Amino acid sequence: MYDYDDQNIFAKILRGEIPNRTVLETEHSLAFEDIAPQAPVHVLVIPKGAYVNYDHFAAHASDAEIADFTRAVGEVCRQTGAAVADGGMGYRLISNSGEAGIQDVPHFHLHVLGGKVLGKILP
Ligand code: DGP
Repeated sequence: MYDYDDQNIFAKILRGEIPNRTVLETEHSLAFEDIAPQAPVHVLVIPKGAYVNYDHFAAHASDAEIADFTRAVGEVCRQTGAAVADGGMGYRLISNSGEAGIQDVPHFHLHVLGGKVLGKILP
């Protein structure tokens, strides 16, 4: 049901075929700066495993991968200074999935956006 394309750009980043500006690397996750930042903080966090989108990851990743990823996202919020508890202004987490979500890269990723007051996207 989930068809993973191992030629997608994040798979190439994970294999070291394309350079990236790494913010954090853990056993199961990698966080790096978005190539076209939409905010002062714009980091992408991806699992190292071959998951297409959030529902694929949630259904098939191991508990260890999910825990690692969840903690990596929190650590990115702290490291980038976006975390509220550390005096940051806050942040937004976004996962675009599939055609309706206008997902460009078919490897599950969370966008961590922050560093400024972000426009409201939901009513
Ligand atoms: P999405 O629409 O959610 O699939 O967003 C994909 C994001 O990936 C987009 O914000 C731009 C970013 N991106 C695309 N190619 C590269 C790349 O080669 N390097 C990095 N660092 N980011 C990329």
